[in-house]
Amino acid sequence: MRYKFLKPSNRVIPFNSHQIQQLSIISLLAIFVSIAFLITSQNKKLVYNPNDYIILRKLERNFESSRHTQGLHFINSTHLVESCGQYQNSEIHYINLNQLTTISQRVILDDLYQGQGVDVIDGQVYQLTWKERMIFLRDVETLEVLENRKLNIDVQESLGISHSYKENNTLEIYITNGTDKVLILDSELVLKQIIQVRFYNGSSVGRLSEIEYVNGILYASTNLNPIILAIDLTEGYVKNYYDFSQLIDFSFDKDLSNCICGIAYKPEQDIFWITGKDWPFFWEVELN
Ligand SMILES: [Ca+2]
Repeated sequence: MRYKFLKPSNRVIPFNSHQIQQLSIISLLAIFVSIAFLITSQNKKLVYNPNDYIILRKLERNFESSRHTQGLHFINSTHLVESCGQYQNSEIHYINLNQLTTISQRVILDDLYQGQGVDVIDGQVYQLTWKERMIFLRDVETLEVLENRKLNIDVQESLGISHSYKENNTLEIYITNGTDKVLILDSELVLKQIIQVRFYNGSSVGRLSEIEYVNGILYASTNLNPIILAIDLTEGYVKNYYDFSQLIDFSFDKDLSNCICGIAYKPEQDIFWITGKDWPFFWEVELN
């Protein structure tokens, strides 16, 4: 069978004045939407200011006992709790702010566990473990285990932990699991929601690690770069990030020290203490 190809018609179909008016309105709308999009995206880009922080103090710490910092949190105005993790070498302890080269209440973890993030929720210390999905609930005075609780299989691994209370006093527990997501659990550690976090331009934030929730913002480190992200969990977007690359030079192993694995907020002064793996110092910083 042979196909017959028709010649395109040269006939011009004229628009009437009503159609021209409609086309003009559509064109104007398209231009308006494009300009609005450009302005919005420019504004979002302008939000990021990676150097918008102040380093207040560099504080020498006990380095030998705290080489593998995985989580950090202020218990009160005078003490930090720190979780350190490495298989066969995990522990949790307190650090007195007036005596940073000394640790106290040291508790060693069983070799099976790698310690991860730490938080204080309703008067108990919650310490995560990595792929074991075990959470140790500890006495806030002695750090001895009061209860073991296993995370659901859908969590897979757990790195950072923090929490907040919503309007009706409902507890929300935040956990990072080595992805670009934040898991929201209820008080019974049941997974309620998963928030995918991204930059405004859609690019990935990488593996989220240590976290600290402060006044509606989740501050999170990532495993690849020495930065802290300020995340709006309602939108899932990064509102700002803080680049601490300059601090890597002060760590002993620059290849292994790219993660800020300790982020703790001190409400009395509205400042943060940060540190990382193989970092012999705490850094007192103000994030703007
Ligand atoms: Ca923390």
